[in-house]
Amino acid sequence: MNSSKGQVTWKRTYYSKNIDTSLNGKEVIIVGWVSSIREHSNVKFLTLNDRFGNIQVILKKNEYPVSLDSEIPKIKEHASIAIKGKVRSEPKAPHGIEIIPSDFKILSLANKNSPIVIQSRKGVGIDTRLDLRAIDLRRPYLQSIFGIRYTVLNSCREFLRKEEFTEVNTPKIISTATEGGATLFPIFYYEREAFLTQSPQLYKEQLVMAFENVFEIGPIFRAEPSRTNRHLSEATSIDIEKAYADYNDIMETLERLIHYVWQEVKEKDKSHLEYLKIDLPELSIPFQRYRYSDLIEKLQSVGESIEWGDDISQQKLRNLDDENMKNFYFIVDWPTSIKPFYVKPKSTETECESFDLIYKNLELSSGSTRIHDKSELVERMKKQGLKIDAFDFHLKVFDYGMPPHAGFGLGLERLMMSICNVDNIRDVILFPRDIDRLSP
Ligand code: AMO
Repeated sequence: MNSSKGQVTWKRTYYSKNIDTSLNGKEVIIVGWVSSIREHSNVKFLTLNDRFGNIQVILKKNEYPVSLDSEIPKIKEHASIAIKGKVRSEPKAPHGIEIIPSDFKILSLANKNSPIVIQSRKGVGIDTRLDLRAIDLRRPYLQSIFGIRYTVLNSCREFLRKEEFTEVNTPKIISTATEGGATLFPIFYYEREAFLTQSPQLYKEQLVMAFENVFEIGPIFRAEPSRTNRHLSEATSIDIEKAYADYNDIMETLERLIHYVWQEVKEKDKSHLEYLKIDLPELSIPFQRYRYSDLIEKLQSVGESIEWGDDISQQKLRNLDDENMKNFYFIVDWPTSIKPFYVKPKSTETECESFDLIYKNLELSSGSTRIHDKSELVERMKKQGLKIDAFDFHLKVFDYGMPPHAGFGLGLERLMMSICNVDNIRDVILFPRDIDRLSP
């Protein structure tokens, strides 16, 4: 059969991961994209990638049919091709084997020279990469990151199902803010104004009435006005809500969840971690807990200008010299005044039953015990200057035995940043959205 451009009529017989020295001498068909071509004294070394890895193909005159001569120069990095050939053991080849083609089909040519070099670890500037994101994603660096993201998502679901949480999906088009009005995205909803959801907060709280323990993994939208390496306009949140629980129970669930995910990645993604040069340390739980008030004193003692009631910035945390802060830790009992209306105050009123989970100095999650008493909730909403009428749909369910409950929201991309040791959040999401970017 002559090589030709066109349809896939050959069926792939093996993925790269399934070809090893036991197949020495066997004819196989492999399909994928060309991730590099090198030439060495009339021999072309071609690396063909598929979704599981890569394999070396040797194009040496006299080893392949003369009929392929005119086709070979057309093959460039990024082209999609199908190769029929023999497996040959070669200790010097990347996986100890290579393919000697007898025929191939070019399925799709690369018509342009791409600015993105697949085998490059660092790549070109982030904007060039994001403009051609699907091509960028062919790089082993990102294949490893998204391989790990898959494990993280899967193991979160596995853990929460084992704990008998019910997975739910709540509306993403909503009528009111939950996390403060400043970061809301307004949209037209027929004749009315509506918003993209900032968090499933109110819905997950309502659902504990019927299902007790729920979780949702879904998008959250925040109109973040700043350009930072840790904020997106559309992020993924792992939200849980648990009935008959308080913030201590929830912190315990969260640290066990993180521990489980960490172990799963360590076990299942060894090759990805190796490529990314990440040596995940052993995690020990429980994580250290710092009271907000104690941290403020600590920061003041090292000369930071910060007052009780201020938020604690990433920059300020970075300036503290504390071994336990090089890992996961909680900051608990925040001032009521800087937490949302649904967070339950402690008996002191000025502090609330709340926590943030931090990794080094990056906030990964926040959670709290919620107010489940309707009149207390209305009181808090009034203090925060919220329009009670706008929350009528929510408040009315509190008349029918709302259980005490607690929950958290964990940012998936922030968790990925901590596992993969990545500085820019845009590298752990397929198609990032930020103040400057709405496509691809
Ligand atoms: P919060 O607003 O702290 O809490 O959000 C929870 C977690 O979501 C992630 N996150 C973000 N990640 C990337 N870009 C953003 N713009 C962004 N905004 C938030 C962070 C953050 O810690 N309803 C509460 C949670 C709860 O109490 O259950 C909430 O939304 O990792």
